[in-house]
Order: sequence, then C-alpha cells, then structure tokens
Amino acid sequence: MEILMPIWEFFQNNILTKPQFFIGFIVFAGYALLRKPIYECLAGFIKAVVGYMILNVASGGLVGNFRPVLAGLKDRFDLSAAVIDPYFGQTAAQMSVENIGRSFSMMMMVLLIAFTMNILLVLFRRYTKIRTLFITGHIMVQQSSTALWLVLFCFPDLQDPGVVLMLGVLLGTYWAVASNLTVEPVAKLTEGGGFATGHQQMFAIYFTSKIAKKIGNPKKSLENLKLPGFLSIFNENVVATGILMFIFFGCIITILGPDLMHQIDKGFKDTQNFGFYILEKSLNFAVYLTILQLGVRMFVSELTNSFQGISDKILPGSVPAVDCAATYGFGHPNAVTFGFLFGAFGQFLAILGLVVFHSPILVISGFVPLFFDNATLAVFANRLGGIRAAAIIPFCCGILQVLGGGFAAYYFTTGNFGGWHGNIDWDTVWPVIGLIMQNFQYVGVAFVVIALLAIPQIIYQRHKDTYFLIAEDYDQYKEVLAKKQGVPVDQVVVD
Ligand code: ASC
Repeated sequence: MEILMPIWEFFQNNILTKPQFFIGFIVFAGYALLRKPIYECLAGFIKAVVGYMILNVASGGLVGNFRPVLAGLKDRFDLSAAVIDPYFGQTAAQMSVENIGRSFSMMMMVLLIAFTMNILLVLFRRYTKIRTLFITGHIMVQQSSTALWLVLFCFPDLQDPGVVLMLGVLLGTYWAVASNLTVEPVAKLTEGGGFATGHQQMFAIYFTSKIAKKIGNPKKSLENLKLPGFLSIFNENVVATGILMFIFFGCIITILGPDLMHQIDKGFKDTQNFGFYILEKSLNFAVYLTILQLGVRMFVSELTNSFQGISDKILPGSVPAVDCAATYGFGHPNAVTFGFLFGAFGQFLAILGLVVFHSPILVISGFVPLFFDNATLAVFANRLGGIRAAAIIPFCCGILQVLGGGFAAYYFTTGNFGGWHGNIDWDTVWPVIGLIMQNFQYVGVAFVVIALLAIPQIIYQRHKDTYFLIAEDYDQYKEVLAKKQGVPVDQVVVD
C-alpha cells in the first residue's frame, strides 16, 4: 500500500482526472499494439489529446457561462433551494461528509478500488459479459463523492476501510454495468464508432433506446424535417441554436436583471449595453456547440482506429466508455438544442409543481444535467423515434430530474448544503440504491451488486451471437443481421 498510494496519486492527479491524457495514452498504446511506427503513435496521441482538449474548452465554456445564470435564479428570489447539478452536488456531498466528522480523502481510495473492479470485470468478461471500461475521470470523481456520502448516510458507524471497500465494489460494478448498457445504442448511433458512454445518464440512454421507437417514428426525424417559409432558417444548426437560446436565456437574464448579472459575470462590463450583452451571451451557446463537435470528431476518430489494437491484443471485445458529448457529432446538430429546451420545459414545470404543492424542498435547475443529459437523450431518441421522441423523452427526463433530485436532496440531506448531483441516473437509480442500502443494510448492498451484475447476463442471453461482435467488428455484425433478415448488407435495418 505504501508504494502503491503515491503511484496511484500521481496517476489520479495527472492522468485519470485529465481524460485528455488518459485517452491520449490509450490511443498511443493502441497504435503501438497495431505495430504502427512510433511517429504515427505520437501523431495519434497529439490529435486525441488536442481533440479532447477542444471538447473540454467547449463543455467548460458551456458550463462556465450558463451554470451561474441558472443558479442566479436562487439569489434573485432569495430562495433556499437545492441546485441539482453535479458540481453543486459534489460540494454538498463533501460538506455533508465533513459535517459528520469523517474524512473526504477516502474518496481517492474509493476511486482506486472502483476502477480496479471495473478492470477486473472486463478482464473476466467471459463470465461477467462486461465490455466497457469507464474512463471519464472527472465524472468518476463526482460520482465517488456523492456515493461516498450515500454510504456514510446509510452506514454511519462503518469504519473507513469498510466504507472504502464496500463502496469501491459497488461503484465499480455500477460503472462497468451501466456503461456496458450503452454499447448497443452507441454502436448503432455511430455505426460502429468503437466507444460507449461513460457518464451520468447511462441507464437513461438504455431506456431511451428501448422506448423511443414506441413513442415516435424515425422517419419523422430532425434530418427529414422540412420547415416552410421563413422557418426554414431553423434547419441550420447555428441559426436555430442562436435564436432559441436568445429567447431562452434572454428571458432568464432579463428576470435576473442587469445588477445581479454584473455580480455574477465579471465579463459584463459597465459600458456594455444589456441587450447586446444578452445577445452575445446567448450566441456563445452556438459557438461552444460548434467547437464541441470539432473536438469530438478529432479525438473519436483517433480513439476508434487505435482501440482496435487494444481490443485485438489485450481486452478482446472491449470498448472505452467516454464523455456523453462524444455522441453529439453523430446525431442531427439540432437534436442537442432540442433536447435541452424540452428538458428545460419539463424541469420548469416540475419546479412549478413543487412550489404549488408546497414541497418541503425547492429545486433550482442545474445547467449540467439540463443540457448534457437531455441533449444526449435527444440524440438517441431522434434516431429511433424522430422529433416526437426527441421532445417527449427529454421533457419527461426534466420532470424526473427535478422530482428525483429534489427527493434525494431532501432525503439524503445534501440539500442542507446547497445541492444534489442532479444527473438523471443520480435522480433515479442512485436514490433507489440509497433507499435499499438504508433499509436492508449489508443485505441491500449485496442485493444491488448482484442485481447489477445480472443485467449484462440477461442481455447476453438474448443476443448471444452478436453480443461481443457488435463491439468488436461492426461490419461483421451487420452481415450477421443481414443474414437473419434475409436482405443484402446495405439494406439491413439496425434499430
Ligand atoms: C458533466 C460534468 C461536466 C459535463 C461534461 C460534458 O456531468 O460534470 O463537466 O457533464 O462532462 O462534456
């Protein structure tokens, strides 16, 4: 342990929590395993790192610019409300842990054990049927924090080593199983993109892929939408995003008013006109979305090509599970904006419900779940169930985020410290896990781990012939489907 900890600390600080380098090294290793010359490995490393850093600029820009605007509503109305957002959630979890006199640094050991657990589950994939390694470091840190508080809340007397071990196993199993659920939906969306999603809405992606078809019609998707007359300008992504965000953030920023905005945003100079400020701020949204797509394309293509080396030689049939934004380059660009807006309608309606029914806790929307969960779900929903599904699913998700997040903030008491994690898996699956742990203690934890591990087994039993193939070789997967459907490969229907 004495030797292991500094190594792990180095790895955690420099690589794991900097996913650009983590992905870069994976790309380097992948190309090396494919016996590419060293200069090509290096070129791949740089393209992947820079691509990921571009993605970071964009998602950091979105988060940094728009999170304070939503959170500002809390100050504007002088509310004591919980912000449902993972950054607020992480702080609230840390404060909750420290408030009962426990050490938050346990979180680092939890990460180590959980990550190791995920690797073991992939290594023994023949038995576990796990194909994915969760590598989105900053998300792993956020989730470890919230989950640490949940375990301490349910097991207040458990000593540190017990907490770390139990939580490591539980969280590692969740990472492996939940990201594994996204293999099929992501492979189909990206036509064999070679990655899965390792983020905060993995169960939701799976459910979306199951229900979107039933809700709508893929032929009526955003791609096929022909808007008449002047509305046709909305077909262009930058224009649609620009106009919609101008209306959306225009309303919110106007409600907040110039005085509060000056406090929130140091970039809002006294000399700038309020209207132009709103215009600039809203159009920034379109800027960041455009940058995001560029970064995604760059690192995903490197990762896809190089991971072949790893899945040929080290972990056959495995794929890396990465940030949800990686999928945005594969759907209609307007799907992202669409999901965000309908998610917002759902959230605002639910918040209104909390006020009207005198809920014991109030909730303020957090930008991260509002945008990244709902945009992601809309990308998947649009492919399978068209515009209808891309509207209804994020709308329902928005409602669930508020109700589930509000419940969790209240019940697990992090609302006292200002927030809850807020992403959809953490508003649904995790509060249920928390309740099971609290009521059934160790039996509950064992039940959750076993139930999670049963999920890939069930899916495997249903698609034995293509289960590993879809992750290993998408073209061959399509050939198998073509044979089953009795059609040529180019007419195969992948739903
Ligand atoms: C999150 C989170 C972020 C964003 C980012 C999306 O959940 O904490 O910073 O989503 O990962 O690209």
